[in-house]
Amino acid sequence: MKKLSLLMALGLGLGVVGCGDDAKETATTDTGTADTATDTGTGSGSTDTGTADTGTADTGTADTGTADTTPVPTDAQFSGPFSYVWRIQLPQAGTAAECCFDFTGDGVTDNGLGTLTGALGAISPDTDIQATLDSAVADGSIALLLEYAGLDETTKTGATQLWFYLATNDVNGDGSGDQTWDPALKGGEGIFQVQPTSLDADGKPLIKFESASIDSNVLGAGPGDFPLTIPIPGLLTLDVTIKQATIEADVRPEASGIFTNDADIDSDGDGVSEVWGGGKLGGVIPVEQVIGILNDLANDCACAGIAPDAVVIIAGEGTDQYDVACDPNITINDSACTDADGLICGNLSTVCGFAPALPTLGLIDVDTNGNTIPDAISVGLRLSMSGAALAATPVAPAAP
Ligand SMILES: [Ca+2]
Ligand SMILES: [Ca+2]
Ligand SMILES: [Ca+2]
Ligand SMILES: [Ca+2]
Repeated sequence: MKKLSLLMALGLGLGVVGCGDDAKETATTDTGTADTATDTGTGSGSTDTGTADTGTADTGTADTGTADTTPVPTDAQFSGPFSYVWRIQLPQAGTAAECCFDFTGDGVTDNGLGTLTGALGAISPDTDIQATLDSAVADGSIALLLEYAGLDETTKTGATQLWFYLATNDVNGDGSGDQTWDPALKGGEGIFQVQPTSLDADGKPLIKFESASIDSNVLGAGPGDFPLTIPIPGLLTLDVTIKQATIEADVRPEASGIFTNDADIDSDGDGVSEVWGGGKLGGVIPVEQVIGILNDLANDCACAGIAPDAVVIIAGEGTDQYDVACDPNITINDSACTDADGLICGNLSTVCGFAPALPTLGLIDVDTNGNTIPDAISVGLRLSMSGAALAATPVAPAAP
């Protein structure tokens, strides 16, 4: 079960990706030639495989200035509105059509991480990652809060920044949640404090989409490449760049915050629909970043005879797949490692035994550098959200 913790960490990380489009809007004058063409074709470019654009042509004056990708931010951090993520779904392979985005351009949605959950289930039938996610949300160990900074105050629509916080419902710090959270109510009565671990030294959110919008009940953000920094106490600081990260959600602004309109979908074809979160969050994680994290963890495994500067896992694009293997010249004996040595050390032999099989699982499924060899892991999550509020003291005390 220890390995699940890493998956949880990854899942958590993916739940809180941030978008780093740092471009500021500077263009004020639109001086170019008007665009009068309508694209009605079926796509002729090498990467255009999507549905043809049949919308009305843009006949306005062309904008030749720097793209306006950054909404006007507000300095009034912690003023909301907010959403609380009351359910995170990680769809497995076979239900991918209901999740996710198509990162490979074949018209089929991709969720490599979901493939892994299926594979883990086959190896270890009592491994139910969705149940693990559900219980982590239920007991508050995964509490995600979103703040929309810049929406029109009256309509709660328009351009916004989308800030993510790790939060707690234990506002009085006695170790248990202070509001009984009943997802069935979806009433937005949850009151939270922001965890200081999700803020930078200036108190600003570490994780954010700087360009997002709510329009006609659609929340959209991305796609963008952006850094993700999540400190996971006692384990590591998860520091990766998520590629092509996108949020799409069917939302409903209410007085108490932003709610998702969840969907009834019969994903398994048994004639009975299931409730799916109205929000979709997806992106791809380059494998080399995951390998880097694992090697950093392995470098702390003195208990297994690993030198601090050793490159235990050697990985890279081969001729037909992304190859992963532990260096055969490094002797690993993890029998002396204990839980206190961390997640990876006590399982290092297992990790190395498993590593060469990694490319065969379907987990590594997206080619991000155009050489046809998959080099990244696609991820798709569905999110259910309800309105929420911050406590009078918005930031929780730092952990001792
Ligand atoms: Ca695809
Ligand atoms: Ca409490
Ligand atoms: Ca069903
Ligand atoms: Ca590639």
